[in-house]
Amino acid sequence: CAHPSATPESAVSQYACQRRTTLDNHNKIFTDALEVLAENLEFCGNLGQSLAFRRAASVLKSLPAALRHLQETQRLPCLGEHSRAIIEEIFECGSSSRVEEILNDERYRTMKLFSSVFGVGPKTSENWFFRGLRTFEQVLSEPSIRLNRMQTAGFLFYEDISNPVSRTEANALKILVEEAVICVNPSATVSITGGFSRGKEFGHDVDFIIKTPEAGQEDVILPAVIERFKSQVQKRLFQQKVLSEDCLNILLYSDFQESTFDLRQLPTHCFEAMDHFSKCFLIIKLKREQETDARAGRDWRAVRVDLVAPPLERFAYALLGWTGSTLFGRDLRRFARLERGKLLDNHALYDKATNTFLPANTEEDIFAHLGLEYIEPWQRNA
Ligand code: DCP
Ligand code: MG
Repeated sequence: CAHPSATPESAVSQYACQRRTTLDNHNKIFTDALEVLAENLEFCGNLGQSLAFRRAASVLKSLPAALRHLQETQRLPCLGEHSRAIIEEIFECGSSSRVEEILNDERYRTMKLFSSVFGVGPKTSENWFFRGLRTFEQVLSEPSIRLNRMQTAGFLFYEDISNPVSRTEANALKILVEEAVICVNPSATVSITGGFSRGKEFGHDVDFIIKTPEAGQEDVILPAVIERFKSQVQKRLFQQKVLSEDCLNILLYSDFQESTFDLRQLPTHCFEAMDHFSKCFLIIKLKREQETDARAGRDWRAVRVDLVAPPLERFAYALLGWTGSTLFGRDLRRFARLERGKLLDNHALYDKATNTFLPANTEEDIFAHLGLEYIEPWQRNA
């Protein structure tokens, strides 16, 4: 008798972790539409229905070619009647009237605008919307609104950080981060994770994961790196023209979150929750590659950077989680729980049958524990 997760040779799995999804999306016209519907439902707090549209979009992203007929969706998982109706209308009219309606909807547009600010989530956006606010000017001149430190930085550097970060900029940042990390701990290493490790050319931020071979170092390295960024005049980088003179103090914002990680903690059910590792959210000054921005009168821009430092024995789990994509990670956990009776999160994999934590040195080890074929990071763009 076939295992419940087994699918015929050519069938598409309902789990993103059993599909290979590159950035080569042949169905963008459909997936863009489905993702607008998903985002709008997220803004309305309807997370279940939103996830259904995200899953439908993700299945289409994994296909080797564009859909030619609506009938082709019959053999695909996760495509319910709502998603199919949207696809049908796009086949017939070139666009979806429901999507057009959402894109013109005042609530959607306002929520999208407000939640594009660093530190402003859907709750705050909704609150501001229901208070009648529609523009940044209105928010910033509303006396009863007190922005927190993160939101203040979000507005201050809005223009810079709402512009996508390029791969070239990500690589320049890696030099900066590596310089600071190695200075405070020569045995530590830095890797790019998140979207850039999946092959994306642009991202909304740059995510780095730090590996420290000595036990306990993961708890002290990030505060030390932040201190170095704050205090050091980075002469070497200045001389190498990675930094310009007015750019010596490169830290524009930092928020360090101390580790609350406990080795004995079982993996959590809640996907939305942030992991417990030591991490920091930064805004860093980066020297511009090309011409100076004459209007701004400066030759740097602000970029968002996240750093995470897990303990060595859980590094592979942290890397797998932070590499994403979010939907890929979500489906890995769902697959582990429903198909393998194991609990997975960014910290660990726990086998409920034997009540043991499964050790892993690499991402390959984790896929093997789950009885999954290895999927490369660039194939995880689910
Ligand atoms: N992640 C996670 N837990 C969450 C949210 C996200 O483990 N609660 C993971 C999945 C993401 C990764 O962290 O892929 C990095 O988060 P980003 O928001 O930076 O996402 P990306 O790097 O994938 O996208 P972008 O290119 O927009 O930065
Ligand atoms: Mg990212």
